Amino acid sequence: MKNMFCFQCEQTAGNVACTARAGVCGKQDHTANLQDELIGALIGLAKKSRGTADEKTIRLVLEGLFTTVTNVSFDDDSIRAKIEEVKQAGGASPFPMARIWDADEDIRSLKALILYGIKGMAAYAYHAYALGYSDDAVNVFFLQALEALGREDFGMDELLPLVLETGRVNLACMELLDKANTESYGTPVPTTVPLSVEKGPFIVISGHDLHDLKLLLEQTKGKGINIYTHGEMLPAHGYPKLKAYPHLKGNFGTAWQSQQKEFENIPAPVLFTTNCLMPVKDSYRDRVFTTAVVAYPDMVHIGEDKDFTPVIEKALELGGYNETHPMTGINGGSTVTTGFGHGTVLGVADKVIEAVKAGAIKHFFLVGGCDGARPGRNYYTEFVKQAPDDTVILTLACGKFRFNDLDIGEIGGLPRIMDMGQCNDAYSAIKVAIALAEAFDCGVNDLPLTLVLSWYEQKAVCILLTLLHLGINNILLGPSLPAFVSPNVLSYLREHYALTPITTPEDDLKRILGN
Ligand code: SF4
Ligand code: SF3
Repeated sequence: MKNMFCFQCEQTAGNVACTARAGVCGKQDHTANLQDELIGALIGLAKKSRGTADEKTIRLVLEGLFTTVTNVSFDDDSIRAKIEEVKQAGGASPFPMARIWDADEDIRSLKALILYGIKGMAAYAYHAYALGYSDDAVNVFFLQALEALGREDFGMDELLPLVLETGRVNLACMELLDKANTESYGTPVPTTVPLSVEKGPFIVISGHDLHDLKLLLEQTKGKGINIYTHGEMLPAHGYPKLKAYPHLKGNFGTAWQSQQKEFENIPAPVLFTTNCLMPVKDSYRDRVFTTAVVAYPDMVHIGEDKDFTPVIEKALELGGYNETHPMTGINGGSTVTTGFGHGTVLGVADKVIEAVKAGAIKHFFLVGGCDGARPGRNYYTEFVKQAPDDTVILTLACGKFRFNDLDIGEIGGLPRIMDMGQCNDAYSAIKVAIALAEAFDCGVNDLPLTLVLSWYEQKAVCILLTLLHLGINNILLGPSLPAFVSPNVLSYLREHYALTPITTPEDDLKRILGN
């Protein structure tokens, strides 16, 4: 008897599926089942909307999909409320998700790729929407994809193109978010970010939503409260209009999977704007606040008015540390850098091209993606440490916390590790790769560039689909391959894209660099 069925993330039980009373992420069976019901209701809504994406429908679709991303919502009440809203808007009967989970494994696999792809993409569209940016073609695709999930007459021939289409549309969606972020806050510039925390009251803000950060910075202005980013919020330090706030001080802690340890008895509140929220421990349960679609039972939720007063009051009440609190990255470094988006990297394109032509740069690695709890993930730290001195490491998303505090030197005035931003800033990496290919008059696959990716949740799925849509070959993926990719779908991906699981840093480096 299954209590729940979920296999959407990398830590899924036994690398097969979470089917017991709770998932490995701490999501309870009843919550998982409500999330399925919400997706089923959205499929019903998409059917009824017949491809017309009005404002209300789109809001429901973005919020609904984003709510079900791993480590976003653990709260039955808010999911139930969402289901009601969707049912009322849709009228149509919800699609029973068990029909997908129990389908032929290849069909299930392709539908999972589409569903998880649009879940990740919904998060990006949501952040863009919060800044007033929206794209009709992207919106309409959400409805088409949802509708396809409910089509039981669809086979491989219909679903496979839709998988790649998800990747194509996600590229447009990441471009939209890039435009939203850079037009709102300026083009990111290289920035050194301290990891220590200064004395006095402070607030830690986690997640991807720059708009929430901006509002928090405004509301804490002149109040003697410092703001520290956490996890995927780190790249915010590179944006000129966010950097301009003197009380945006530094970054607290490392990637999401360490939060239960890092937040233990923290003398400050923590605000979650997106994933990755883990089950909250007693030692800090009075100081976790959520906003947007993030929710956890009994935690204070900041609603749509974005009045952060409860968070501010908590910061003043807790008071912060009495003196500077020294903190380091996982390799002992005391600062990290960020802000190497496409604007900056392409701004020094001439330098980069020269360095490649002169042989000073032999190879580029994009080592990025999500971080996670599995021990095998120190592969990425080791990979970066062992990469030869004439190679450059581009990185993005929270996987960078495995190595972003390492000092591995410079090449021709450029740092060897360049943090391009959040996971959605994969868009920056794509822009840089395309520009380099043009400069060298070759295809992206002919560049001395290898993608070494780590995945955890569904945003990584939409990015992977984008890379496949662009025809990028020889991607190394780890720490394990997704459980929802069936053997047949996997052999298709290996055959057509040479998608390869990681092995050891030594062997992979040897194979890539050909020595
Ligand atoms: Fe399991 Fe991941 Fe689903 Fe959580 S999100 S229930 S860990 S597969
Ligand atoms: Fe990280 Fe959770 Fe995926 Fe944006 S925040 S990448 S794991």
